[in-house]
Amino acid sequence: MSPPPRRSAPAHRPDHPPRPPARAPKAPRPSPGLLCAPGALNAEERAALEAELAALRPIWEQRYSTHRPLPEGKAQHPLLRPVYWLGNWQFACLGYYEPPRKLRDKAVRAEPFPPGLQRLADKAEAMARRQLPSSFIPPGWRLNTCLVNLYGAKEGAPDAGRVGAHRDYEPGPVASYSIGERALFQFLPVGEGAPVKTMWLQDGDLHVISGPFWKDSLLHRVGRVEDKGALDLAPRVPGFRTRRINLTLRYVPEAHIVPFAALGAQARRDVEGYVAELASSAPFWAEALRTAGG
Ligand SMILES: O=C(O)CCC(=O)C(=O)O
Repeated sequence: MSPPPRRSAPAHRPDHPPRPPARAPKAPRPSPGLLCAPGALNAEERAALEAELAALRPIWEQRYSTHRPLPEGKAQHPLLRPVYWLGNWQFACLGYYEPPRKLRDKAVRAEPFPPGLQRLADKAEAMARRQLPSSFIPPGWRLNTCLVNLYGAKEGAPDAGRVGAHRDYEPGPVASYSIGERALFQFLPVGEGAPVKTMWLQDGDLHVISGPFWKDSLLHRVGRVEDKGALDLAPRVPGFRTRRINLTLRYVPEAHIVPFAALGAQARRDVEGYVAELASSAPFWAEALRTAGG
């Protein structure tokens, strides 16, 4: 038997009405809470900020107290980078907000924001209030604390342009301004798992991290900082070349901020060496030391 003649398929069969076009699969809704404002610094803001940064004298902190026994299983080490805090100083060895959540004697009153930085805090705050769900902003929230992180390397030492995966525990949105070389920034799940999001933080960018997804459930880290422009940014730190500066602006409730003179005896002993170092260049800290009778 010869095969039946081939038929080309009809355009559509009249007994079956044409199918509606398949709907594109729904893209997952992006979780709210992560804001990105590229090139958020104008020339005037940048010049003011750079002058204010140049006046700071960042210090090297040890991760743990040098007066108390180390936490079990932990080894003492200096932070990878020099830091400076404004608004209040959250000395690493006091462990502010770290679980288990201890809030007393952890955040020490520090210099107020200089005017250029205050303008940047106001700008980030306004963006957060405009663009974030109001449930992400706790009562009383305002950006009153700034951590200045310097990324680079010590002369002759391996590169230290990174920060391990961690969470920021302060309440409410955290805003971050980046200056200098771009940094590879990633959000990761707790435990094992591939990064949920990877992005480059570029010179002049502003980011805000907030909400139950981006801020509370994920960790974030800086994997590396490029070194393309041979940058050597101020403030100068002896023996260290800085190629990126990141400012994270956070909220610490006033009730948690303690003047140095009012710190408990143990916390005061932990940080008095740092305060003495700060006092050698910053009148605010010299006064704090004098008030405390140091
Ligand atoms: O440098 C950055 O972009 C992030 C810094 C950071 O994660 C932090 O200070 O907690």
